[in-house]
Amino acid sequence: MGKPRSGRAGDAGGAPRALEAVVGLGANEGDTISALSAARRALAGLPATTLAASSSLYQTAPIGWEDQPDFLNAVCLLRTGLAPELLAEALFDLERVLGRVRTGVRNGPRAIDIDLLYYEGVVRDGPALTLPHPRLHERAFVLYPWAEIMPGFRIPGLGTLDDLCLGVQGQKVERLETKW
Ligand code: PH2
Ligand code: MG
Repeated sequence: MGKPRSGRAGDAGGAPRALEAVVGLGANEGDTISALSAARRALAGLPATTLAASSSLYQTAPIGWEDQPDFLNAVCLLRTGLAPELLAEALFDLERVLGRVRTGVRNGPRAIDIDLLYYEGVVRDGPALTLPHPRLHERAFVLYPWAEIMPGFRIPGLGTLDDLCLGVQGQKVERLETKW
């Protein structure tokens, strides 16, 4: 789990310890596999960040607004020295660079969606950023791919991924063999 923290992040004399962050990817418009692959490459290229694991692709029924194509979803585990706000901003920028157009339609179709789901040690409800992500426990398209790469993981305040998966069994999530 990296080196012990030697002081506050940014103190002279030592890099801050890399912390775990979990990111959800989704797309249901255009060339979805290319968009997700590009997003994963971009995550691996973020400053002070390594891509520690990524799930399979999952074909999932749309949640929230049903009259749109199925999504492809995946989850990535990062180790990062970026603070949560900086990481969230970087993800927002990546969405734009990768062709996301914000239509204002909540839960509507999108070329790419990149959500910060979890950041090690951070539980907060803020105007700009809530961690862990406030709706993740309702979403099989997040929980199943996440459980694939972090089996047994306990999300602070919510419980284990395995238990949370049991609560969303009615939602369609199909793991694909497709390489990405
Ligand atoms: N994203 C949403 C709303 N609904 N449904 C699926 N299956 N996958 C998503 O990524 C998704 C969704 C809003 O971000
Ligand atoms: Mg989302």
